[in-house]
Amino acid sequence: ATYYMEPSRTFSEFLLIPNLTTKACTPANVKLKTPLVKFNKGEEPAISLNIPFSSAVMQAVSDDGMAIALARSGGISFIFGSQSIEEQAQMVRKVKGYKAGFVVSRSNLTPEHSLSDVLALKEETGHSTVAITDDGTANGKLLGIVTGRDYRKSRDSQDRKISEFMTPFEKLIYGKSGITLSEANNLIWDHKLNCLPIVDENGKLDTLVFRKDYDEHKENPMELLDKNKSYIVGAGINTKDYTERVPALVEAGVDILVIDSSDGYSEWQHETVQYVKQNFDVKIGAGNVVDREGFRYLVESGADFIKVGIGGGSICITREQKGIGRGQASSVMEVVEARDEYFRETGIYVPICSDGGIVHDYHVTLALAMGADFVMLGRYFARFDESPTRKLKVGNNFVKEYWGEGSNRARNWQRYDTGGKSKLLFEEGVDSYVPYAGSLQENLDKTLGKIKSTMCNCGSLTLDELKQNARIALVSATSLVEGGAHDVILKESSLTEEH
Ligand code: MZP
Repeated sequence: ATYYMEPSRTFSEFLLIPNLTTKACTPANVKLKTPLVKFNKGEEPAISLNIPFSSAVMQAVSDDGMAIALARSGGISFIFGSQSIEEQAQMVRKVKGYKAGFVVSRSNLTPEHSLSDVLALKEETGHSTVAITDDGTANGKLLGIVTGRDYRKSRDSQDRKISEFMTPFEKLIYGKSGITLSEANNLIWDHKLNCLPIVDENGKLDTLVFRKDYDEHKENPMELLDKNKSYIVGAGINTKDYTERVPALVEAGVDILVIDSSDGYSEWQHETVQYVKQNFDVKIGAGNVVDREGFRYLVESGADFIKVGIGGGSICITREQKGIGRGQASSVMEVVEARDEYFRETGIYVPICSDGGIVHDYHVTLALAMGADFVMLGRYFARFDESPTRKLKVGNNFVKEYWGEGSNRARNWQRYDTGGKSKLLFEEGVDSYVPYAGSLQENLDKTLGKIKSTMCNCGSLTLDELKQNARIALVSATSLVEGGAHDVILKESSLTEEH
C-alpha cells in the first residue's frame, strides 16, 4: 500500500487572512464570472457562469423549477438523471422553452383565480413571479403581479383570491417601452424589485424583466426587449444508459452534461466521455475524483470540467459504508495543483467543481480561494421554495425533505455501480430533513454578499485574483472555538441562523 500520512483536511479547518483592501475594492465592483468548460490559453470559454454556483444532480434538488431559478441568478442546475429518459428530457425542454425576461400570464390568471392556481402555474413553469391581466392573456390589461413574497404571505390559505394578495398595478413601479437600461436598473434596486413590468403606451403589459437580465445586457439594453433568450441548463447522465439518454437530452436542448458518479476514476467514465465527444457537439463534465491521477485520467478522456469530492456530502455515508473518500479541502487542493500543472503543460485550462460538504457560506469562498472554479451544492438549495421536495412542519419548524441519491428512497444504483448486479446492494446515503429557508434569490443574495465582502477583505475583485492573492491558514482545534461567540451568555435574539 501507499500511505498518505498527512491527514486529509476539510474546509472548516482553514481561514483566510485579509490582504490590503484598496478603496476601489468594494463589493459592488466584485465580479464572480467563472468558466464552466475548458478553454485554450488566451481564449474565452464556450460557456461561463455569472456566479460560481451549481445545484446538485439530485432528485431532491435539481428539477426544471430549480434550474430556471438558479439560471436566472447566474448559476446552473444539473437536472437529476435518476428518472426516466423522457421525464428528464421533458424537464430540459421546459427550461429551454422558458424565455428569459418574458413572463406573462399565459394560463388565464385573472384576479378571480386563487392562490392554488398561482402555485400550479409556478410548478408548471418555474416562474416565481406572474403577471395578472384582466383577461388572463398577454394582450390583456395589466392589473398587477404576484411575486414570491406575495404568495408566501398567503400560503396557508390556498383558496384566497389573487385580488386579495397581488401587488396592484397602481403600486407597481413601471416603465414605458423604451425605458433605458440604467433607469430600469435604478428602479429595480431602489425599490428592491425582483422584476420590472414594462408596459406600452396604453398600459398593456409588454414584458417583465428580471434583475439578471439587466446585469447581462448592461452594454446593449435594447437587445433585451422582445429578445428570445433561453436559460442555460445541465443534466446528469450515468455510464449505463448513455447511448439512449444522451441523444434525448441533446435533442431537448441541454447545454452541458455531467456524468454523475460517486467515484469517477473508472473506465466506464472514459468510455462515456469518448462516446459523447465522438457523436455530439455538447459539453460534458466528469467525476467525482479526489486526486491528481483521477483528474488526469478524465481530462485525457476528453472531459470539459472535473467534479471533485467523495464522501463529503451532507447526506452521504459512503465513507462509513465503504471506507473510501477524502477531506474535501485536501481533494480540491490536490486536483487544483494537477489542473495548474496540466495548464502549464498544454495551455488548456480545465475548470474544477468542488462538489459537496459546503456547510457555511465561507466554505464557498474557501473552495474558490483554493482554486475551484465553481461549487456544487445539494443541502444548500434543498432548503428553498424552488427545490422539488415537500415542505413539512416538524414540531414548530418548517423543514424540507432532502435525501441522497444513494439512499433507498432514490435508488440511483447507476451512480454507485462498479459493474455487476443492476441494483443498489447497500445504502450510501440517508433520507433527511433540512430547515426550510425561504426563496432562492433572497438566500443567494445574502451568500453572494458575504462572498463579495470577503473577497474585498482579501483584496480581490475577481475570482482569478482571489486564487492568486488568497492567503489561507490552517487552524488549530482550539482556535476554532475562538472563532465562534465564546465565554458570553447568548441572548436568544443573537443566536445566529445555522443552515
Ligand atoms: P451537500 O451539498 O448536501 O453537502 O452534498 C451534495 C452532494 O452529495 C451531491 O452533489 C453529490 O455529489 C453527493 N451525493 C448525493 N447523494 C449522495 C448519497 O446518497 C451523495 N450518498 O453523496
